[in-house]
Amino acid sequence: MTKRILMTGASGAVGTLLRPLLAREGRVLRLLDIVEPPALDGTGAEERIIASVTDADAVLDACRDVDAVLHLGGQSVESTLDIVIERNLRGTMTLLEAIRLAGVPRIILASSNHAAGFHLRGGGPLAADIAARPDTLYGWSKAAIESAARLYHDRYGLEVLCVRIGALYATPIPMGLRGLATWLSPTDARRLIEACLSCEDPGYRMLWGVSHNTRRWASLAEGHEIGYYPVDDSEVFAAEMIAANGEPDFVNDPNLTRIGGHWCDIPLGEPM
Ligand code: 15L
Repeated sequence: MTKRILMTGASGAVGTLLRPLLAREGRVLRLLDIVEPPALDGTGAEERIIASVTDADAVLDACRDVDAVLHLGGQSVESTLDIVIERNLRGTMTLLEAIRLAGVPRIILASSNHAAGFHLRGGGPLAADIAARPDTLYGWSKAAIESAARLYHDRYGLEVLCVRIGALYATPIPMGLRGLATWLSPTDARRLIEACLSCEDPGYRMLWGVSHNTRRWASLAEGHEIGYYPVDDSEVFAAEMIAANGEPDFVNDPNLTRIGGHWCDIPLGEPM
């Protein structure tokens, strides 16, 4: 049976990265974005809907005959309160309501480490469901949509997997010293999404979206529970990173001890 996955934010950086990685025999990716998704090599069967995630009618149409939603759409960095509310809160609420009306059973929600950015790395791994402690309006909006999805889980039984993504980029090199802890390699991202799609009866789950990085602070135990076993380790880039940036001080440097790093200090509500 064909499995149809609705991907919101399909024209964004993460959507563009994931499209070829998620191509599979017997799978249709339905792409939703306000911008026409670029033509790419290596993609499988795809459908396109050009619409905003805040357009209730279009999103309901987009949810018809869908087996799972991969929600990447919205604002992906700090911005004004209005933009964050419109794109992330209103967009996600519109989508959740369409999912309910169309009877889609599962959503994989792209959350962020910035939902928990003011937590400090401790001696051991930080649980994926650590309390929200946002570092920005953007991080707050991610915490808010995690709990909005929980509302739809508790009320309507929607299966929800919230992935607090570290740093996922097309380039294979982790971004800066902080990236040595937060890197999610593209191929591990594929492993993670596939685990989210295929695991049975997930209920409501929180997961960290990071690779098997030697210097990570994130727990991978929650990922293991659904069959996510990352294999990549940013340590292969460590020598190059340290040569460029100096030795990381993960004990005293606030840009490295706080989960959100320097995002804890950027001006609140100012577009990045
Ligand atoms: C995020 O949530 C952003 O979407 C991404 O652009 C990165 O900046 C990432 O966090 C990060 O923490 O590096």
